[in-house]
Amino acid sequence: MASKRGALIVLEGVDRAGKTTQCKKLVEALQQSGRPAEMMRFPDRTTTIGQLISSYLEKKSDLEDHTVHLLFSANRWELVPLMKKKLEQGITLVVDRYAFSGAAFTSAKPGFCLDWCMKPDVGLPKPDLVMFLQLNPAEAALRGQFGIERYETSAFQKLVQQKFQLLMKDPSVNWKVIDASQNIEDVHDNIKSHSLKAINTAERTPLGEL
Ligand code: DGP
Ligand code: NA
Ligand code: NA
Repeated sequence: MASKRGALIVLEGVDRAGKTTQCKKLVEALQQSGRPAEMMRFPDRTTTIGQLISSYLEKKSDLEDHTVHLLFSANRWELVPLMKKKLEQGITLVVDRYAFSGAAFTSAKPGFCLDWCMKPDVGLPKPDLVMFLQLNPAEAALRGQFGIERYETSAFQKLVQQKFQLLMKDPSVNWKVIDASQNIEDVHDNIKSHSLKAINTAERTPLGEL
């Protein structure tokens, strides 16, 4: 039986843009319409590598910046066999952050260039669609205070936002910018319509590589 592959759909954006909420809503909506779908998130803090990352983010441990960058990438790579298996089974994967967060967050640190930051993720499964949830810093501030994890300061998030703007210039990636300042349902409708198109296209095209 020749079955259709699932789509690899990624949500990116700065903190408090609503990525996690929207990933969950998208998976529910796809499942309700009879399309197999599952959510994944990076970093996946449940693996051995993920636990090292989690401890670093919680500031319980310090790691050298290149080292932690490679750990984030390794955390994506270790999930690739599972991702490919699910996509081949026809399951659409809705992923909360991916390689673009990797490049944006590390290149926002002093002494890192975007080019070096993207190298370890070259060859990862290429998303069929990457939606960037756009929210300006003033509106993000209205959604509450930052948490206590590493990277959660407005100065750093502003730099991250600038790096994402550079990444979105890459025409080889199917980027869509989503206005995340709208209410949850309107954002969801927008995300769902882009996703349905991507699922249709994915059925007819092979999975690419970053
Ligand atoms: P989250 O669990 O979605 O809140 O993400 C945890 C934090 O880690 C968040 O501030 C974004 C950051 N992050 C996600 N992926 C990467 C990555 O690959 N590299 C770096 N340096 N940071 C990342
Ligand atoms: Na966070
Ligand atoms: Na989130």
